[in-house]
Amino acid sequence: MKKLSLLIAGLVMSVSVFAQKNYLKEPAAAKNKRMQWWTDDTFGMFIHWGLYAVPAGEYNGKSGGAEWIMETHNIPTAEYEKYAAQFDPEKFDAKKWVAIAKSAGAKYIVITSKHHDGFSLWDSKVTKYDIMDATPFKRDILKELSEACKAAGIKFGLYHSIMDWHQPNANPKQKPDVKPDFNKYRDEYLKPQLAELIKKYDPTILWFDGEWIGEWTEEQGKDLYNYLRNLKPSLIINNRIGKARGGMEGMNKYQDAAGDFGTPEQEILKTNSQDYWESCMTINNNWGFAKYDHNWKSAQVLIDNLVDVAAKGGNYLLNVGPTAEGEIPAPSVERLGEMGKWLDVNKQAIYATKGLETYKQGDNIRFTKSNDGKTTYAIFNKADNNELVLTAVQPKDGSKVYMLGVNKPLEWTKSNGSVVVKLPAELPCKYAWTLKMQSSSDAK
Ligand code: FHN
Repeated sequence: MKKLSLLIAGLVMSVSVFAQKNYLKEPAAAKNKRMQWWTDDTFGMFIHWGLYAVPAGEYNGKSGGAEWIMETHNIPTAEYEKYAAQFDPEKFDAKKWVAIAKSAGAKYIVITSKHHDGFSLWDSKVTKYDIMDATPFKRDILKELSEACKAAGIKFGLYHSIMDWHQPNANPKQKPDVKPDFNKYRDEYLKPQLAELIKKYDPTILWFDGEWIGEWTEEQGKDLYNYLRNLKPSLIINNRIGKARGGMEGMNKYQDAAGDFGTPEQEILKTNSQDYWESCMTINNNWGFAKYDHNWKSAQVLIDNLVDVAAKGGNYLLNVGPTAEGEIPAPSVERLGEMGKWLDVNKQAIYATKGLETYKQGDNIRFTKSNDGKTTYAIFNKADNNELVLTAVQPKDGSKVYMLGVNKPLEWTKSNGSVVVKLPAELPCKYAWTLKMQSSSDAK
């Protein structure tokens, strides 16, 4: 009898050890709890860095491509691999990069672990086409960056491309006479690399891309989502793990899709959304470093974008493309610093807030609300005659109205359905300003 009970116990144990939880059926309350830090943080720094920084958008005298340069200029794999021998970013300083993100007010970082070119920016046991074996640099960039993030209290996330131009089983162009076995790539390369990334660097976010290839399906995305959540249940994963996004608008075309948030790219949703979503954008026109691209967005545009995204209930993932020497371009650093100075004054209107149904008034006023619903913020980037007229959202009768960064309450009057707030003679910051109030719709 004793032997039989031991056998049954062992069987139950083995089943339970290997029983995979189905995270696709995660209750909304559990998802909201898991996503809370992400939605409160609102603002992240994207980093596109890899071998493509060596050519920096130029090949054989022709410009174009940046991180797509291998495809844009049809560079043969053996030719492109030569960039690895030149990739020796002596000025790379993870602590400095994290300090730049922190000075911008970014709360999380997402860096390309592997972009479409298939090069691994970490010490991978799955391939020799990585930073440790293929370059003279021989330092584990993701290890250094994940540790610097942890030390600075910045969450660490990883971008990972499903499309892989370097892997023969993922790229039919690699060996025309060999029929690629995509399942083999998925099961013996893609999944093992993701497992080692989770084990070695403990990312909080996995940001997939390159899902548009014909070999990838929503079903594979769902399987991968469950596989990864079972490896790390608290992981937050974007919707590009599956096939649901509708192009650059980025939101799911159907229900029950794999992934936790929508991914508008180079654009902001036209209106507010109760779904989880994050707009990713470049600071100039390219994700990877391009030596000729000096088309930097102004700090005003970047702050207006951040405010618009927050008012519509989203996150903003703003990209930098470091050089082959390991430096974030100075114009990016300068603009990120301006965003950080602005957030120092106005952060309580951006972090840990939620969008309102009435999220805007005209083109120059956006509204956000504190998570507890007790405080409303009106963020504006233009005012005439040193006063702001509020019609869409107004302070409760008799309540005080403050400007963030100014101690004394502001004078305001109400007539004919409009509230007129007298602005202080000296404004606390540049670019945009925030009124803090208890609006009539606020929770008691
Ligand atoms: O092809 C990529 C591109 O290189 C870049 O990584 C962006 C950023 O999300 N995503 C894809 C284009 O949609």
